[in-house]
Amino acid sequence: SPKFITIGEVMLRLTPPNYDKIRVATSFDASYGGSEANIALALANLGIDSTFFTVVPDNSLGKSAVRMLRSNDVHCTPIILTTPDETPTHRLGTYYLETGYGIRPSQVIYDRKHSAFSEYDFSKVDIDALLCDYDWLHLSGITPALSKSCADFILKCLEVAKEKNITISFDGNFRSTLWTWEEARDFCTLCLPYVDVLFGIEPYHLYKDDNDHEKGDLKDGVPFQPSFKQQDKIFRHFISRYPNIKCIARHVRYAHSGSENSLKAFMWYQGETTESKLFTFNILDRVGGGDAFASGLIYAMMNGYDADEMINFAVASSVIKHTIRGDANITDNAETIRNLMNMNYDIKR
Ligand code: KDG
Repeated sequence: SPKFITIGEVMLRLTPPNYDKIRVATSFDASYGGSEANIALALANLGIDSTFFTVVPDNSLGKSAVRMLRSNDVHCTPIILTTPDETPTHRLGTYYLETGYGIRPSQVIYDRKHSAFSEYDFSKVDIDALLCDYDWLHLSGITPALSKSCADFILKCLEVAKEKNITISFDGNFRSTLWTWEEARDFCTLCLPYVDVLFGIEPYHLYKDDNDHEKGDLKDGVPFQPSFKQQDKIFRHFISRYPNIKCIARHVRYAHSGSENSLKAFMWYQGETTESKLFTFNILDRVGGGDAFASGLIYAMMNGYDADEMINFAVASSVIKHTIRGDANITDNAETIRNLMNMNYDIKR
């Protein structure tokens, strides 16, 4: 089976239990998160040979993060544990998550500035050696937002991966508290010519080099909940600009009252747009839903599913994640996701 690697920051996640608000919390549950780490975990959990590369401080917090990854079958050999000489503040990035309830949205507070990962000098990494053994590389738009060194590193990884003919997936993953929309768009525009499988790029990215005439009726951006026709048009526009892209997928959320939520997705693959079923469900913890969508699609593609199964498996993977506490989609197996995708909710006994 293909060998997968992803690169990014792993963070300690602190969550008040029982949907408590942070301002009244008296305790926090500890777990770990980070978009790319979530994907590495989900794929390892489905039996894929999955490796994660990151930088953590060589202290108990860093080691605990690595231990959690290892205990979930993620290969961690390339991970760098740094000394205070290399990363003076010697911090593991942290984030606080106040889990929303019903119509009260979740809230994230980052405490990740000057983390060991963001301070590390990535020019020391031998990228050729790092990527030499893999068939698939996944990157996201979070890492380049962390520092200049991280951004340069991500671009270099894209170049090297392309030379090595590694399949590249990329999730735009815009984080407004890390950089501006324009910075994200400009950086992602540099990445797009390398990408085979694309997630989470909002359509505005497309239009950096277009004039208003080319944008046509999409010049004010794209609706948050596009119709099939609108989405198809966006995909085709994208592909005409970046013919290297083999697959683009977009997750669309329909929020209802209370905790009820619906998800579906659109995907462009093999010259056609496909729309998934619409899934309606209650949310326990929505963080990592986009990562579960991406890992589901990567898994489906690696296993040669047809377009219809690919997109439905990806959405079902995200739906399951919304019912699991924690960032990562640790399900029983691919069969669980396939059952949900086929809307077969029976208990097997
Ligand atoms: O997609 C989930 C991520 O948002 C979460 O794991 C934290 O990586 C994270 C980030 O930077 O927001």
